[in-house]
Amino acid sequence: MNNDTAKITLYQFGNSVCCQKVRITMDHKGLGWDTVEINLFRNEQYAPEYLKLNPKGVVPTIVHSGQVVCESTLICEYLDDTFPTPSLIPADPLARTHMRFWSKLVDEGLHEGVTEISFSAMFRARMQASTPEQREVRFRNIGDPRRRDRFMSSFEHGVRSPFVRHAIAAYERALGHMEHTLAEGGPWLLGDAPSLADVNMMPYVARLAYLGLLDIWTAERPHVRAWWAMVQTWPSFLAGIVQPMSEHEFEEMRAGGARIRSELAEVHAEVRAVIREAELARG
Ligand SMILES: N[C@@H](CCC(=O)N[C@@H](CS)C(=O)NCC(=O)O)C(=O)O
Repeated sequence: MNNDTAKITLYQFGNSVCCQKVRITMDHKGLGWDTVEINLFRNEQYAPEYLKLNPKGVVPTIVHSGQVVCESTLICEYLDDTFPTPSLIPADPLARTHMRFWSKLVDEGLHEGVTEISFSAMFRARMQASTPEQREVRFRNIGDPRRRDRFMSSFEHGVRSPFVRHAIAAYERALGHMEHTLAEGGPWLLGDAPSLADVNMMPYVARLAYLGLLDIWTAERPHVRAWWAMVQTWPSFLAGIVQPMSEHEFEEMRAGGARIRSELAEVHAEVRAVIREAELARG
């Protein structure tokens, strides 16, 4: 076990993808940490005390030796800089840039994407069952106008929301790029060893798999399927994602994914046709 780790506190919410990234990284480094659960369904992310740590009102946040670090990608890099072995960041500058490409992919579409798809599959039904007053509190608390628009659109239109189309396209781009990258190298995204590139992608691929939707994107992507099979045996993946999840959460994902699967497959086919048309037009 690494030294000086008792001072890490992770503010998290059970099944949140960004928290999963951080847990995988901490497990891989043999770190110990305390956990504070921030229940997103009870709006605990908007409690004034938490907003002082994380002004966006999102999880995760870590506090290490009294210092606050927000943003899961930055947290993972901070942990690697602070606890360098075993390393998840390659030494070579070009390889580091390639690694950061994957975190950019996540921050530039995939994260919004997983939120929209998960919301349509699971949380929309939960919100439909809540009272108008509870919904009003939820909507009112979202400070960022873009997030608010996404949230309201997916609540109203589900899989037919334009934001879900964008989500499907973001996954199409990311998994297409993964297939290409792994076909040229592998078995990990940067070659022989796991890195933060893989850690970044794991929760996003896992979520589609647990929703029972991954095959919609991977039917023609054998290298992504092989990567996913390998990832599922990696101890830090199991510790960071699988073990903390309850059977109830797995079941909620299975049932939610099944609810939207046929409609989502239709929208995926439409989105794919648009992407293909553009590729053909470019020649
Ligand atoms: N870019 C941020 C995104 C954080 C984020 O969106 N977290 C989600 C959970 S995965 C959240 O806290 N959502 C709060 C909400 O839905 O109100 C990061 O990587 O840390």
